[in-house]
Amino acid sequence: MKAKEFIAVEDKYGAHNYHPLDVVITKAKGIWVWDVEGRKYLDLLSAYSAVNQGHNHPRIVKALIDQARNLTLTSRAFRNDQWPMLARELCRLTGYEMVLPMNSGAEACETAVKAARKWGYQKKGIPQDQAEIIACENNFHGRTVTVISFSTEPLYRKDFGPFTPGFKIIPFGDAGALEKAVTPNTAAFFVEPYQAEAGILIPSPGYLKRAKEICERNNVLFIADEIQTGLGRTGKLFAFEHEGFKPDMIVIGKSLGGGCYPISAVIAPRSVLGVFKPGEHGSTFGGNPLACAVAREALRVIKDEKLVQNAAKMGAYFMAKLRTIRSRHLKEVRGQGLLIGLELQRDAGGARRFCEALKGVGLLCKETHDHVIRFAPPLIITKKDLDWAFERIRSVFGKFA
Ligand code: IF1
Repeated sequence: MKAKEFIAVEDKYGAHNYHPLDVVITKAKGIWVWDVEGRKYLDLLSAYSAVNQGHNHPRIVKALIDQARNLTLTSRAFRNDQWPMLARELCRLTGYEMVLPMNSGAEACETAVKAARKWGYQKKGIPQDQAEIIACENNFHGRTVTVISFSTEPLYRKDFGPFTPGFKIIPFGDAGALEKAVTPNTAAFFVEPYQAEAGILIPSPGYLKRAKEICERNNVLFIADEIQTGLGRTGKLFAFEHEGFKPDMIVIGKSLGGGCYPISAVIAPRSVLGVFKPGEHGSTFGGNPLACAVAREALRVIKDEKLVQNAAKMGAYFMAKLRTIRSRHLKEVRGQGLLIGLELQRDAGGARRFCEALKGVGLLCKETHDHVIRFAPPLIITKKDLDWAFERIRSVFGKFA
């Protein structure tokens, strides 16, 4: 079938909760993907950072197949021999003490909310049902009803109420606002260290650390959503490391599954995750041996291939190049590591048409909101490939001169 036919079938039978670019991908390898008509593209999105290790990484695919032949699912009614190993490896990697495995990012964020509330009642002594969690404007933590209950994006919320109460919203990047919002009933401050969906927003230096200090002073948990920024994307293993502090709980997902299998996790000290007792929370697929085997290999690949260091190096290189583009449409190039946003001027005709044009020259990327183009290639990318991409990006800006 031709691309057009796949698109027609999808539009007829699939729910229309997306507006994808019209490229029908059938195959991928590393940083490259191919469409059903044989055209080749460089993937500058990496499934929103879920394929940091590159598509179909041979080692991760092998781990997937080997494990699939052996054991895929037990449920947590029984134990398996992969989950304990992943839990220990994650604790050794991060320096925390306990891990709770889930499947999607949104589920892990829900889990963090539940953990923070339980901690609030049991450890902090917040009166029953009074726990508050503070989140930031323009956050993105997923799509479940509780998670969108603290979203500020009308598109994500409209007609999905009634919402879960217990959330307070403050501006992102404003430590003073956090200080003011905290009450004796505040259990947690839940934040993306860098807001990706909001347009790749990097807060001013010192903000996150100050926020953490405010949390400490008030016995409030600092929860970092590292689902998109974590596991090397920003040039550190976690984005919070750029500020040299340690959150009380971190949430990871996406490339923990190496682009091969969904898995997410909440990671925290025993004093926090220890609040869960048997039966109080769970998931049929959470911690399944297939996911855990894939995640173990996905983490080893990040380490063995020095992807964190490569993201830092390549990110700095690429961003410097992008900053040489002279175009009246380009307002700002910003980012950290290989999480990069190009903000366009309001009269540039929108980021979508740039993404369409980039697709035309063999580059796949996606606009975030209306005016920002996001570049987030797999972390295995090399200078040569970035040079190749850069020439095409420059040509598109030239075309829209
Ligand atoms: C979609 C956005 C990115 C996330 C952070 C939690 C989740 C995500 C920081 C939830 C997920 C994805 C979801 C995907 C598009 C994508 C996205 F544009 F929507 F906001 F990456 F920027 N925390 N982000 O970025 O994880 O439940 O999806 O596994 O289409 O919704 P999930």
